[in-house]
Amino acid sequence: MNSRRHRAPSAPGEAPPAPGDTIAALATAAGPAGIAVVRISGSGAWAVAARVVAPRSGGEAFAGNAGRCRHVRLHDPLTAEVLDDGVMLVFRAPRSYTGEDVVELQGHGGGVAARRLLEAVLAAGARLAEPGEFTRRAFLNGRLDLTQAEAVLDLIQARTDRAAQAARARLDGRLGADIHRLYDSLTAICADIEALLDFSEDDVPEGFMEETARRLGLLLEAVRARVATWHAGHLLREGALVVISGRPNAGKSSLLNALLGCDRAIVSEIPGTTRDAIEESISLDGIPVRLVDTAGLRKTDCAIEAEGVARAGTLVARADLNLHLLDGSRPLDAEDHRHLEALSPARTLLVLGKADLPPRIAPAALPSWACVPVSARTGKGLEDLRRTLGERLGVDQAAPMGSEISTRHRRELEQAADAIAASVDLLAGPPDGLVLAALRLREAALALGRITGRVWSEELLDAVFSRFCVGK
Ligand SMILES: Nc1nc2c(ncn2[C@@H]2O[C@H](COP(=O)(O)OP(=O)(O)OP(=O)(O)O)[C@@H](O)[C@H]2O)c(=O)[nH]1
Ligand SMILES: [Mg+2]
Repeated sequence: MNSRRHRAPSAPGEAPPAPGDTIAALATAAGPAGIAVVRISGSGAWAVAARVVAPRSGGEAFAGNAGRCRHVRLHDPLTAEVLDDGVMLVFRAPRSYTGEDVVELQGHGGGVAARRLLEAVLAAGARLAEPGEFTRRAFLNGRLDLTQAEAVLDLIQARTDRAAQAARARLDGRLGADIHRLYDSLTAICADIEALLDFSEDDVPEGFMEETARRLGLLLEAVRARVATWHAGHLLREGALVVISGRPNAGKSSLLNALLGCDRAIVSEIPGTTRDAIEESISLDGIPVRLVDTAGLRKTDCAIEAEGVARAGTLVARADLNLHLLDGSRPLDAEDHRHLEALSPARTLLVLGKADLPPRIAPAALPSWACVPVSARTGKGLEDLRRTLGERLGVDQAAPMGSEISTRHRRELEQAADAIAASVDLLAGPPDGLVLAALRLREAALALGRITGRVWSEELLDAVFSRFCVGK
């Protein structure tokens, strides 16, 4: 964008809005599209928009427009060039996404048209928004708590229906409400303890320490139960990495294709066909799964194939689950046993491939493994494999959605749990432990408060909102 356009205009009779206060950005993705939306927020939003829009059929573009939409002509405030026809939506603070005055201008989509409209809005006095700044303002204005702000990002980034449903439920504030309840219980206990701190040890009522320890024990259980939801949230947000490994010609690429339902990887009877890892995404019971086909494991003189085999090893080590494929139509040999011994049973699912052919591996030959027989050729066993994969990844279909915590939440919850556990120990010790216990409980309350944003700092908000895109 050229710098001339970034100057605030000096329209006669109208003071430009306070610099930095009013922000704008493209709220829709750049590129060919039916419409593009430029969102403007801040106390000067209406003034900025007024410089860019003109009513299409006389009259005041802004008169009585809050909560309504209006067909307008969009023009460059510096040159008066007509840029587009569009629609204007006007929101009055606090009844808007950010809680501020907001105007949304809808013009035609497409890279150039959308950029020109945004440039016009910036030339009219708005500043380009930082990543996540609209949502950050919504948080600061009390429109949503931090768990809801994070759910907005989760919803935008959701890769499966289930991930979107869970994010949607968090957006309704279920997780935030849970954490608020924990926070309120904790601060109630803190208040009871602190009320006693000014008195002498002899004034501590009979049974107070025991009763407080009991209440803290229950709270600790509840905090730890929340920590246990991390895995489900992690699977929904980040997805799982599933790596298919095995010897050359075991049928790995055929299995990838069968699970994808399309002809993605080259399949041939020549061992050593696949070199580079091939990654695709699938949804498994609503969990986004990155499925990777790898080079067949063998010693080789070919430097390129050897690199492929080394990469396969690295991927297997990083995988949430390794699908190790054996060619079920051939008897096991020493090399197979060597590979099996190197596998981690906790992170491996053994698959007996080519199940359409007469089986040559007896279950007794693999006593410590539960194997899933599959034919990539006929599709036999694929449903079983999908189900077992889901079970092994820890997908709990029955778990209620909407309160799965993120890694950031887990860190805070673990810190809270440690502090609460320490305060329980202190209460069991000498009476002067009460003061220290109160301090630890304050720490726990701060940690819980940081989850919802009841307690926040600029650094915390920077960390949360820097993950957002510009325009959200
Ligand atoms: N009968 C039968 N043949 C299969 C099946 N899956 C794969 N094959 C055959 O096995 C051969 C090897 O298949 P690939 O999928 O290329 O095996 P791969 O493990 O990817 O092999 P590399 O890439 O060389 O490591 C091909 O001739 C396939 O047609 C199956 O389920 N049944
Ligand atoms: Mg292959």
